[in-house]
Amino acid sequence: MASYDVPFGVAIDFATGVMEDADNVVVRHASDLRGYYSDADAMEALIASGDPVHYRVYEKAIPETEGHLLFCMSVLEPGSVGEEFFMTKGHYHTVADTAETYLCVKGSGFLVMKTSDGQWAAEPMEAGRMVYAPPLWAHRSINVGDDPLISFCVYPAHAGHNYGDIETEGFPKRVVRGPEGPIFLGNVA
Ligand code: S6P
Ligand code: ZN
Repeated sequence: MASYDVPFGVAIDFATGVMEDADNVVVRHASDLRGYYSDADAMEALIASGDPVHYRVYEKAIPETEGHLLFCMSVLEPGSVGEEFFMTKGHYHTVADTAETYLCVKGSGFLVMKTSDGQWAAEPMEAGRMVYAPPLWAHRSINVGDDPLISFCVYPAHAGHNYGDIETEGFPKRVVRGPEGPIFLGNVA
């Protein structure tokens, strides 16, 4: 494994989101998102149809210690589970007061964010738009377009991922296909 205590560069294909020589490629299939969507029957049908890839995250194995930065490419496929657009699991950072930036390089969607005390926000993700998730804000990408939603993320290397609180709390809004575009629905679950 390369040392990441010396300078380096890496090639990224903005058309596909593929990071050359990635050390880790996290691949999440539909079945990894079981329980995240409101339409459980539609999710089971999607899994039965071949359990397609939902998203991939390309990373370098930079030490997860304070001082370093982690960066990644996230490629979220287009589609919906029932009427609800494909999305990432979403997470707080384990070190909750660490921020993250997302630069969208392709596609169309939202970064939906929330705090544990009930605030929420949704920032459009379009090619060339950077979205900032401040400390304490959980974040989830949602693809509302017909192409993959591709974004480049940077965050403190010691941040960690806290998925458990989102599994318990969910997000206050779901993004569904409406007659004239995406609609934000309140989530009572
Ligand atoms: C990491 C950053 C992204 C996500 C990726 C997948 O802090 O926010 O790289 O990991 O978009 O989302 P999730 O919620 O499954 O990790
Ligand atoms: Zn994050």
